[in-house]
Amino acid sequence: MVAEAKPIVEEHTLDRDCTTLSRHVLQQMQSFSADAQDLSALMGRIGLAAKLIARRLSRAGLMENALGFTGDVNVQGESVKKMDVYANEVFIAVFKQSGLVCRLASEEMERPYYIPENCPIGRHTLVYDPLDGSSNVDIDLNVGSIFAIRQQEGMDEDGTAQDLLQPGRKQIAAGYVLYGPSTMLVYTIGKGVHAFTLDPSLGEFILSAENIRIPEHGPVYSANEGNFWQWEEPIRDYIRYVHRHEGYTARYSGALVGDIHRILMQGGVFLYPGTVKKPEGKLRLLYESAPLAFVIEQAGGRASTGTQEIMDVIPDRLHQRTPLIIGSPDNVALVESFIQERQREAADLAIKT
Ligand code: P6P
Repeated sequence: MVAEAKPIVEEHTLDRDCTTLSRHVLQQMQSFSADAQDLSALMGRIGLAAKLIARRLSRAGLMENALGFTGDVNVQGESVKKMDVYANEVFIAVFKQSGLVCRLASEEMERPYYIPENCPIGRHTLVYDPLDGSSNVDIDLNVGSIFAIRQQEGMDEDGTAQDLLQPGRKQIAAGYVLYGPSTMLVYTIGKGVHAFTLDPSLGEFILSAENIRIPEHGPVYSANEGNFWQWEEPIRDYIRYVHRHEGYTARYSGALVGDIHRILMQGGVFLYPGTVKKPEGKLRLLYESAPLAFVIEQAGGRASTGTQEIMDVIPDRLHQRTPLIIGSPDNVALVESFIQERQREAADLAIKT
């Protein structure tokens, strides 16, 4: 009797190599409906944008005119890098003629970019930070893209996208791309958090980690301690605590996506609190904090302003900023405990006076 032929390729390997981003979304939706197909195609387009950006980043040092500043200042008041402009243009180009999204709202653009030919069909809006942490670009350190997909509600006749001013709980999908030693895309549609690694030989994002769970507690605290004297007292109390107690270590890259990915994988907390000069903090709610909060919550973590869940914050303007405390549940709760302690002391003092 001939022994059963051993498969040339282990089935799970071949199957995994076929688990592309688009296919995974359909698996997650457990449906081939028009909505599922749309979302699958949308994620596929985000994957294409990521591949185009990764390709330019990998060769920027060899290209004329790829690095450095444009000389302009964006709506955030930040000096614009040439790679910021390129990344933003990639997202626009990728979604034109896609029939998928009607509007693009970006950190780099004061007002949303409309794609009228898509609007009758594509009732989605992509909110995104095309290249976050671009201060790292010229020194070849990790940078990222952050995105969320929202449903367009209403007709938005005046082009001010007021219907976008909704809490993060309204997000349909969210995630980020980490341009590091490998290019990773991490996303959620509310059914867990899944990571894909770009296989350059295939030109495809292939599933590399499914149903990622953030540790309940982690050793890492990630903050720019250069702002220590600008922080409110409760945050300083927290930093003094982790300085004086065993089991904590500081990690901070200056690029949000890489810092958040470390927290997702190893546990801990990232914090960008408000300061005396900027009580609302630096990070933007719609296309940085809320998408990342969706991912971290789906992985079993938390994201807070210090007093409110990020996912419940209703923005009053497109480029609104919030303080951000995000990561493992235990670590976020510890930061909040110092805020609550100071609030109790203030309340007691108010009663006594
Ligand atoms: P700071 C990059 O400019 C960014 O928006 C985030 O990627 C990063 O977490 C933060 O700002 C860094 O800010 O004030 O520490 O340089």
